[in-house]
Amino acid sequence: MNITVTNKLAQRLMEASGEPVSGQQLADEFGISRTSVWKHIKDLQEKGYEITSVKKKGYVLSDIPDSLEASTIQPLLKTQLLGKTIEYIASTESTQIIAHQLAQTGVSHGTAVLAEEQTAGRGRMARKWDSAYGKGIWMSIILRPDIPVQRAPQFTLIAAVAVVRAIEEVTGLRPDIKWPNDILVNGKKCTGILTELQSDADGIQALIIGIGLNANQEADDFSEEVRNIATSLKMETGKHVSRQELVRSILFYLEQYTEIYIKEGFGVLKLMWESYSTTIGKKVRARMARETLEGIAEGITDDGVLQLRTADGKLHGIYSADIEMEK
Ligand code: BTX
Repeated sequence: MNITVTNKLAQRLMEASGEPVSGQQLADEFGISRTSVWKHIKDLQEKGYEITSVKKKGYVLSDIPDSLEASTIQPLLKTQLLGKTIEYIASTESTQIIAHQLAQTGVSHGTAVLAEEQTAGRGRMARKWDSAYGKGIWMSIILRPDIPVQRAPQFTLIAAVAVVRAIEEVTGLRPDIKWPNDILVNGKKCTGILTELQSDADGIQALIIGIGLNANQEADDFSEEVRNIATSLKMETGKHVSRQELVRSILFYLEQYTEIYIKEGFGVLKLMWESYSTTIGKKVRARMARETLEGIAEGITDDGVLQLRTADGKLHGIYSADIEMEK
């Protein structure tokens, strides 16, 4: 079965917004036989698409499955490059591992790896990331920007802004960003971002942006360790949220912001990041491997480094830390 035709057919039916499209019309548009159209429709139905055949009128799509498979995501995409190739795995240790392997085989900019479940999802500094089956978005995106290695951390911030915009668009919630990469709703973490890179003497070969977004968990779906600090969009809105819409929107904004970044630099995006940040202007405690510093978070540099002013008036550049904020 030609997956691209199946996906395009799903997209065509989605665009018809509940109006019937005749088998003959689909056959003509796709340059295939009516029997072939019927086979693609059957394939979609087996995947959970609700498609009914209305006598003398054609096929009507009324629902799509809650899955992150390429066939359900790609028809929704409004991007040029991001998500044009999707590697879907129902269960994997970590989408980061798969993305690293794929990046080495030379896959193109914008390839996304999506899973329903991660058995060893990871956060920064080898911490664990809770990734329950079918409840969240566990996604790694491979980008190949032509930028110097030292600018890579800016992409964590750009990705954070893209995720916040997507959450706003799809749910109406107003998330905050806690430096560097936690996205919080009502003070609880609903998304984490992990940026890793492959580089050599020529610079960045691939940026692997891992996004873990809690979409439809209930409190019980989280491990005990994180239950008190984590939340999901469903817990915050009281409604099931569409993971497909979120993926569509994240990829859309990430592509837009990457373009802005390449054309105009980091300035505008830094302003956007700061407008969502709960850290800036606050008294914070930054726990690092060797020391803990307390002070006012004054801002971030163009490289995404947090500027912390301690009581003695000294300004410290914080590259990596866990931040606690005074309530
Ligand atoms: P982080 O180091 O900032 O956050 C990890 C910490 O967050 C954990 O130590 C735990 O306290 C808490 N935590 C763990 N799971 C969850 C959760 N589901 N919701 C809220 N809090 C949690 C953040 O690292 C980066 C996470 C990236 C995850 C993505 S998922 C797709 C990709 N694949 C993969 O293995 N990692 C990335």
